Amino acid sequence: MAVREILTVPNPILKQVSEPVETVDEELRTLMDDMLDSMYAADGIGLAAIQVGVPKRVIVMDLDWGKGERNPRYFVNPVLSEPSDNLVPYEEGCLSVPSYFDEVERADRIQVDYIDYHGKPQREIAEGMYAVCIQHEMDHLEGVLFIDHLSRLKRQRAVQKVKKLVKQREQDAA
Ligand code: K2U
Ligand code: ZN
Repeated sequence: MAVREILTVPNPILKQVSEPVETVDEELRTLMDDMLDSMYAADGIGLAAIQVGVPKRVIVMDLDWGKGERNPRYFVNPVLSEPSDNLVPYEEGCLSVPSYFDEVERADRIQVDYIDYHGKPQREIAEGMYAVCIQHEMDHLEGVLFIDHLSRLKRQRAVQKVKKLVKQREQDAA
């Protein structure tokens, strides 16, 4: 398994709409394993394949790993439905928009249909942080970032902040 580079704004690849997966095979499982390694290495709790430059409808998540345990979850060709009418605000971040956080409102309950790591169809109801994270990741599969839900000014400030941070990281690494 390997840690892959996580793309950051304003990389245009992040705006691509990801394509459905044809087959859950060993190659796809390697991608999902690498995505999980990359997410853990970046202290994230979710990651979409497009964030490592692969335009496939694949998401990984681990809502427990920050609590000292690992509970990896894999979502192939996920579909969300029946969102609750109750929208709740949450201070979101994104591994592709590092160091910027802001409030986004999302449904506090939503149905998730997906294919799992072994190719078996699954259906779950997501609530709480699970609901927030799966909606955030599903946005990535449509080429949408959480800052796209904010004002133009906030979005511009976020991109400028990330560009400055990435430039500083590159200088420090040189
Ligand atoms: O897509 C990503 O970059 C992964 C996000 C997932 C996420 C965003 C907003 C709310 C919940 C999850 C990263 O994990 S951002 C880092 C983070 C970690 C814990 C809680 C919130 C954000
Ligand atoms: Zn994100």
